[in-house]
Amino acid sequence: MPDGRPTPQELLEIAVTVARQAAATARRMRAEGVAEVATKSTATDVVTAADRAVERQVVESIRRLRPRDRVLGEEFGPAGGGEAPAAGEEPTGGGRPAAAPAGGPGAVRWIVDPIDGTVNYLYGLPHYAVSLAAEVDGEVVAGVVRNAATEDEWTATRGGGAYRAGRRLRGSTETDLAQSLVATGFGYDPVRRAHQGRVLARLIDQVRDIRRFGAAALDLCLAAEGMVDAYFERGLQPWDLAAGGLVAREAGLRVAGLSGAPAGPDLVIAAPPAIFKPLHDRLVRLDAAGGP
Ligand code: LIP
Repeated sequence: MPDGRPTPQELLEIAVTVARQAAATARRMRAEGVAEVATKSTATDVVTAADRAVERQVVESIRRLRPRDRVLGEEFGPAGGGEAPAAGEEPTGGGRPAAAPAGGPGAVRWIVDPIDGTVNYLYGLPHYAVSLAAEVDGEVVAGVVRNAATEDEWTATRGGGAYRAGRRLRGSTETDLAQSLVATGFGYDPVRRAHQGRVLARLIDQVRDIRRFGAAALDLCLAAEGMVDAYFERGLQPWDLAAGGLVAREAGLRVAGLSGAPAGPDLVIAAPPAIFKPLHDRLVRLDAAGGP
């Protein structure tokens, strides 16, 4: 760009290169056997040696290509969810994602989930992904989600559309919630899960069916493809949402929270415009953003 800022396309090219290498590492490490399984927020929330190795690889690759950028990663820092600083800066404390990248106008921050779908990874289910997005001035402008097991890849740039294998994605054309296949997911906290189960029990007879695949970034991409009609989940973190959220939005889906709030930890709904409102209103009635 004339002002020296990278274009979304330039950032996407970097994201795709880095994500492909990272996905190859995840796939290779899975073939060698899952190692060093530790728990995080609860006894069922796991992190493996591969999550950490893949995240380190992504940070190192980005540092080589763009040393001044920051990287927010799911596993970075002692408690996870921290930010790797730009070259020459102090790290932020892990455990709490920084709200926005520091630095002047045009600052780029990368948001990485090294392995989204870690439980699938643990069990060898071929449904886990590297998710990498680039944010400029706090706005996601480029993103890639790559299923490391199948090598399927979804990309998007802000204003430039969403693609898989060269095909532009447009989401589902379904207009009736009762005929909609709806994907969702559950948090790791058992009390939250119980609430999410109650919500689901009162939604399942209002829709065609429910799917729970276990990787939020891929759920968003499947919604972008129209392989499910819609998706919602409470508790997503920036690394779950950044790249897949852009893919879904650029495929024409509405991606938002409840009652005009932006998509975020309270709730993410991704749905074609015709389904968004009925699903949203149903989720409001079911208190989907409530509970713990
Ligand atoms: C997981 C997801 C899953 C969601 C979980 C969790 P992880 O990410 O993508 O679909 O329901 O709450 O966030 O732990 O595999 O990176």
